[in-house]
Amino acid sequence: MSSRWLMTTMLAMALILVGCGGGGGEGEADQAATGDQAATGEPGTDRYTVRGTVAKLPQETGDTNLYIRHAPIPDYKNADGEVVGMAAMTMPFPVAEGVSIAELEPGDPVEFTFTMRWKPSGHYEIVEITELPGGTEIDFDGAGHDHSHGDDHDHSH
Ligand SMILES: [Cu+2]
Repeated sequence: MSSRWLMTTMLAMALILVGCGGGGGEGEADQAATGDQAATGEPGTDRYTVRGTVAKLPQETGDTNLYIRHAPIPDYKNADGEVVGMAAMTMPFPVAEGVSIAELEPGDPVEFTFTMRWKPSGHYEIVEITELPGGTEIDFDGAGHDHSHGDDHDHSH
């Protein structure tokens, strides 16, 4: 199981690196490259690229966050740098300065990258977001294949 996690993590990292492609993320690429020796060093800024759908725009909620229903994030790390994963959910995401969300509408499928920094205090924000072609299906129950997980799925519909 742990080797499976490792593979998932490495795969996700590869995807992130591809996803960041040439964008030259400030040193984070380096960190990801050394990070595949697993959770050794202190956690810095983690970077995740995830798909989801736009749930609510800031103008609907009156706060500055973009609400996104995101797919599971199997490589999500906690404050100790342990891979704990994050289930699919709808949650608010702060949006970094310079990232335009002007063209997004609720229901739009998107792929986005957010950074997660735990120290000195937890902060995360979207640093990149791209609208996917209309009709793109987002895999909300399991990033790919692992249906054997036995989590309580919520059968909300
Ligand atoms: Cu979440």
